[in-house]
Amino acid sequence: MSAHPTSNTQHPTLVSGIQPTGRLHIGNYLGALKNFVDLQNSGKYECYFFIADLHSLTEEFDPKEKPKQILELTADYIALGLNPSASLGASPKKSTIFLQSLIPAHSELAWILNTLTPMGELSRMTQFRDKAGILNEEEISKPEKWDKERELLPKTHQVVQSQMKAVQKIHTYWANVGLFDYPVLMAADILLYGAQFVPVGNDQDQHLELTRTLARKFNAKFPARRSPGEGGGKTFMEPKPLHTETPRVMSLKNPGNKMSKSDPASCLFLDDSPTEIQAKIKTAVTDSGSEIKYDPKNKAAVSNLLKIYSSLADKPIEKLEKEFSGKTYSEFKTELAEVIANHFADYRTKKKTLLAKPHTIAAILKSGSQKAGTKAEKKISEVKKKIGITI
Ligand code: AQP
Repeated sequence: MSAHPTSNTQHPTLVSGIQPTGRLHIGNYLGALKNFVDLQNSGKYECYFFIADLHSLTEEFDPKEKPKQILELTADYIALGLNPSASLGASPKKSTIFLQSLIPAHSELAWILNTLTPMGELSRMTQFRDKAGILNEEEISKPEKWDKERELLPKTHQVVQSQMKAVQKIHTYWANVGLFDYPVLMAADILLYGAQFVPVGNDQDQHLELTRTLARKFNAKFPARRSPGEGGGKTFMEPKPLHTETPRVMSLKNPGNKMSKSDPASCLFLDDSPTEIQAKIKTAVTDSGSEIKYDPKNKAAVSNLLKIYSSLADKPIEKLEKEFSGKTYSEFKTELAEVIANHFADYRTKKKTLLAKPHTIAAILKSGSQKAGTKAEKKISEVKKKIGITI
């Protein structure tokens, strides 16, 4: 990728964020956060990691809980190895950690990008459809996809199918606009910082593709600056995703679905106690047969567990297959639970210590937001000039 015409950093920039919506799970960690830390520590990037509080408003929330969730996620970032410039100024390997809502440019750019985004593009986004409970035509015709609704509407297949379409319309009607517009705000989060790379799980690829489309659209539509002599050039870079070896950790109960906090029983939270981890792993589904073998197509559940083991223990899957050859699922699960509990032991202690000083965490966020805000301000001013709304 060519260098950004107005970029003055030597290192490529990367940006990513997580919503403060509760506890982090191992999918968030292996799909995104572990990568945040590794990329920071590589020293090859200028890193911006934010707390996506505006995004988190798209789901049901309690305003009294929100400040706690923001501080907790910031503590998570630091306890897992992100190194905020505010407290450790001299370190070369550090990240800017900031709070999205402290930087108005995110919302301003999202609004401007909204005017370039067709509603049709947003309505086909998988995350929106999943969260709003909207099925596509093909899914509506598969009765197993809407068992719940079928229970409510015990009619013949065809009648129910037409009623399902009505139910879908109701879901669309009530879905909040923020959920619909989520990908545009995400595009603004990324484009503001001239990010070349975005470390995320692969559930975000569709949103990132939209970001690239919007960058291209804006660059093509507004090629030159408004005042003569200010030069032209591209405003936005087209970012690429950076995935880990585990871009999609699957649910413990249903390995066909991604692990997600909406289904807590199928989710391993990073601050689960060793006893909770043992219990969840013990009841995780396994596949038919007894072999501990990586075969995502035919043995999705065990393959998911092997991936988790391999990523946390930093051991190749083939080595694990050999180690567990001839052993039972139960033996494998006991060891896996131990690996998980040990991996996050240090994190659990650090997080507790950090949360005992909420003012320090808030100061880190404010200081990071000031730094990020300066960069974002520059970009939004450039955007406003390009579209002609400066006087
Ligand atoms: N299962 C997963 N596997 C790999 N990566 C994942 N991510 C989320 N789930 C998985 C990645 O985590 C980062 C933070 O995502 P987020 O803030 O959007 O968190 P989320 O999507 O709210 O987490 P959930 O559990 O997926 O929420 P619900 O239940 O609401 O759907 C992103 O980089 C994401 O890719």
